[in-house]
Amino acid sequence: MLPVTSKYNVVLTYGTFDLFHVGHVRLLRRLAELGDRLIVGCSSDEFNRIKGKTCVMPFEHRAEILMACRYVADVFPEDSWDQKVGDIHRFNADVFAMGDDWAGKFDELSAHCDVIYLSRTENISTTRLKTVMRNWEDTAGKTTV
Ligand code: C2G
Repeated sequence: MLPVTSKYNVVLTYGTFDLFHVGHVRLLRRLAELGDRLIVGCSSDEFNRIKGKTCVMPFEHRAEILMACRYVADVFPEDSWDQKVGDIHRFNADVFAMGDDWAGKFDELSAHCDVIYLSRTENISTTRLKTVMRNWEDTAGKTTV
């Protein structure tokens, strides 16, 4: 009986990846385990304005950090909601995968490749880190002489 491989060839995902944290790392590791190459669409600063997100880190920094991640084979800019079908064909992706806070939102892509949503890592988020840093600054500001 030949071993059944569930390995995909090219895994495609997207995100802002601001203040890169362990939730991002764990997701990227699990996405990379799905296939041979993980390619990441990193949201541009302009696209994040459309998404209503204010980033701490500029796109260039977020993309460089993603490229330094051992699980990521390539990074490209995500500039709009509408580029995913083109990207799937551009990169010959056979699976599109995201964390499950997006569950159901991209099911229409199943006409072009498999679609998978993986569970998010609880108790960590960029928003939470921003709050922790703000509180830290407030406290640190009060204690310095
Ligand atoms: N994520 C996770 N666990 C967390 C935080 C994030 O698994 N604790 C996952 C998200 O589910 C997402 C990826 O990490 O799949 C990137 O998260 P964000 O940077 O918040 O991405 P977002 O701004 O939601 O952009 O077109 C899709 C959008 O660009 C997604």
